[in-house]
Amino acid sequence: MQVLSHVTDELTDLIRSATRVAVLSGAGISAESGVPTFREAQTGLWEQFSAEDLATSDAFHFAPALVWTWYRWRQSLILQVEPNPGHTALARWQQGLRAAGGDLSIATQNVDDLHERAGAHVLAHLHGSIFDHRCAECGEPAELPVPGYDGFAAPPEPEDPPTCTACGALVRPGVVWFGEMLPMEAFDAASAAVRSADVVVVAGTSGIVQPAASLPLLALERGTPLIEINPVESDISDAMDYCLRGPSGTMLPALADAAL
Ligand code: BV8
Ligand code: ZN
Repeated sequence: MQVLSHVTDELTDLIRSATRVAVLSGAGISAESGVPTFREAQTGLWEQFSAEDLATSDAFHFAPALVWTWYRWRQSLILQVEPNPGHTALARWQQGLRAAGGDLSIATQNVDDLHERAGAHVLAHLHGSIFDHRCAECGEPAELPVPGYDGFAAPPEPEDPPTCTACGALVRPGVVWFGEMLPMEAFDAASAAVRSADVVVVAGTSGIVQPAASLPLLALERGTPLIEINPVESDISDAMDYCLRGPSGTMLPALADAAL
């Protein structure tokens, strides 16, 4: 494994020869946009809880208003920030490869919509989307107005989740909570993309959350080169061929420039 501070000629040659690129992104790719990662401590109403505590069906069962407000606050924050150069570089790279008859697929662990707002097509939202809502009991989809919070300050009081128009149960966010199965269609599509790729790029993930963190390892069995982008070592760095140690907002534009 090579630990690099910049895109070397060797990496440039590898990237230039790749026509099928599979990308797995995590919270780190949205960090430079101002979206907190899962490693960061919670604030305000949620300061005594970890993200892993709050993102569970148990937490929603015992404290529906607290969990619901956490998701509405995160929605409001995401709506007020913009994609960063990491997101736009992937969109540009994807467009370039598609124009040349190749492809760049994006499987993300992020529930935000910043990849799409940067103009990229996302193959798989492995952990769902924070802007989807459905009934926690009957699964009836629910359309909701955007949250009315302005600024980034956490709301002083929790608000109750709305109820389902079909069965009256509580409406929940359309994300995958810990202990819940991933959408198999998305996971299978992401697995197939990794298996058919020339190069796999892993950007902004700690490699802690399963089964998403195992996806890049599917490339190992085919000897496909693996590139990590992360300012620090992650739980899957050892499996990588190249570790670009820097922020994705800098490293992804450099990779896209090398490729195009
Ligand atoms: C399931 C949606 C089973 C909600 C999320 C095997 C071993 C151990 C544990 C398990 C296992 N299998 C399953 C588990 C349990 C669990 C798990 O993995 N727990 C972990 C904590 C140990 N997995 C599950 O529960 C999964 N479900 O297994 O179901 C099952 C089977 C049968 C039947 C029923 C059930 C479901 C997991 C999905 C949970 N939902 N999100 C929400 O968002 O609210 S996960 C959530 O956390 C995010 O989506 C994201 O995926 C994850 C955070 O991880 P990262 O994205 O990697 O982000 P993180 O903050 O950790 O790190 C940021 C990284 O970026 C850092 O490395 C940092 O250095 C870097 N960085 C920072 N700045 C930058 C940067 N990089 C680049 N540029 C920068 N500028
Ligand atoms: Zn219902």
